[in-house]
Amino acid sequence: MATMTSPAISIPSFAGLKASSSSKATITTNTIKIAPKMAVKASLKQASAAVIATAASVMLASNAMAVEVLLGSTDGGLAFVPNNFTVASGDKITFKNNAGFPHNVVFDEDEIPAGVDAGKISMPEEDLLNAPGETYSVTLTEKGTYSFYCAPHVGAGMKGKVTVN
Ligand SMILES: [Cu+2]
Repeated sequence: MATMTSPAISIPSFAGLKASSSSKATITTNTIKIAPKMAVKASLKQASAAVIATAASVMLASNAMAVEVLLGSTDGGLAFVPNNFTVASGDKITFKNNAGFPHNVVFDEDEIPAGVDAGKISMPEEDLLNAPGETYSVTLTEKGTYSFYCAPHVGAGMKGKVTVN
């Protein structure tokens, strides 16, 4: 569980929620003071913000958010990091090559909200992100749960789920 000695708790900014942030992080007008592990003890409003903030690496730009999902864990695992997260309708989700590539991002046509065209939000199955740091971005507007996978690594369990609220 969270400890009161975590340095992240004292940094009053969204940037403070990112473990890798330096102490020079710009303090924004947002004053969410809870660390990720404190979310359960926070107010409901703060908790929901923290869940969104910690579910992925979040870059804050007023109310619009961009969520970054790593393709391949830093320790070499064939996985989306995070592999289960929530965004707001209209948030930009950027999948970024991190390790173990090539990867791609294909939404499962059977596990997305009705009326959404999987082909329009997916990379073609045969297209791959080959270079370090290469990205694929998608913006989902229809609310619901979407399952996606990496075509080359789905057999190894490289799957993910995003809920759009
Ligand atoms: Cu992959």
